Amino acid sequence: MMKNNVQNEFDITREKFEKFLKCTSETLDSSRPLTESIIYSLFTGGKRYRPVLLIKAYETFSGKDADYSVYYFASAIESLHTYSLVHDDLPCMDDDDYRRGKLTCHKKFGEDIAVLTGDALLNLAYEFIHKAIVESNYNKNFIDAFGVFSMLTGARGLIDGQVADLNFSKQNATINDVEYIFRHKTCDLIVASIACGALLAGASDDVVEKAIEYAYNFGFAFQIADDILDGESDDGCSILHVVDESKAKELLADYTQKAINALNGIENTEFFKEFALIAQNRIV
Ligand code: GRG
Repeated sequence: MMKNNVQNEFDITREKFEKFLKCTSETLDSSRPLTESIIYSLFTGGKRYRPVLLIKAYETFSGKDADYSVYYFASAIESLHTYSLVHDDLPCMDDDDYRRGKLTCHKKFGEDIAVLTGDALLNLAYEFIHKAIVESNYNKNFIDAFGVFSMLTGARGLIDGQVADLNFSKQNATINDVEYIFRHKTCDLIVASIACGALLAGASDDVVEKAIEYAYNFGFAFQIADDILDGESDDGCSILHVVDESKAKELLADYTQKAINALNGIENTEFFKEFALIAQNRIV
């Protein structure tokens, strides 16, 4: 079957990113034991949605091809995402044996090494941002994006969402409780990806705001789709703990539409609109 344009564009950008990440990761000292678990975690078949969204946001809003400085920033997003998955899988969190069909980092290397692998990936993210800033010749847009990245992935963002998820109890849970968790655990990193891409491109405040509105709505849709695919399970927070599957599909369609509407009137945003529909169509 012929791939549609958006899928094709996505695949081309993902391949370029994959090569870039491989080259930059080769600068890690392969004689050190932690390098093996870092490389294992970074290259076990992640879909690379977030770095591709950052690169495409940059290209959409600047009208230029992304250069190394943008690819370094995208590498920071993926490194941070990978740390969050390694830590999320730990016995003290979700306690998972498999991720992406392969052994989780702590199952393969031990819990102590997995904690340190996550720590190192988090530091690596900041090393990548530093490289991005230098490569951009200290462009102010990169410093602004750095602030947004740090805020959305820390105690006011991703980590707050993870704590809310750990405290989640499905008894008496409301849709607001679930949406709070989704907003931070899932959406904030997607928002960081798209907002940073737009900021690096030097987009106007109005465009950055619309891109953020798109990203939150896309993030909600992405997580709801993920929950529907997983089906009802007792672990963690799921939309299916507060609504039935048919209502969840309605919410998925609503969030997807809101994401698309947020970009109405902004030129050259077809990739993002189509991408939201592809994410929705994994389900319907
Ligand atoms: C430990 C601070 C900390 C945070 C963990 C990432 C996370 C927060 C939890 C993982 C579980 C989960 C369901 C997160 C929601 C976001 C999500 C669906 C992540 C998986 O994203 P994909 O499908 O992953 O893009 P791949 O494997 O493709 O990289």
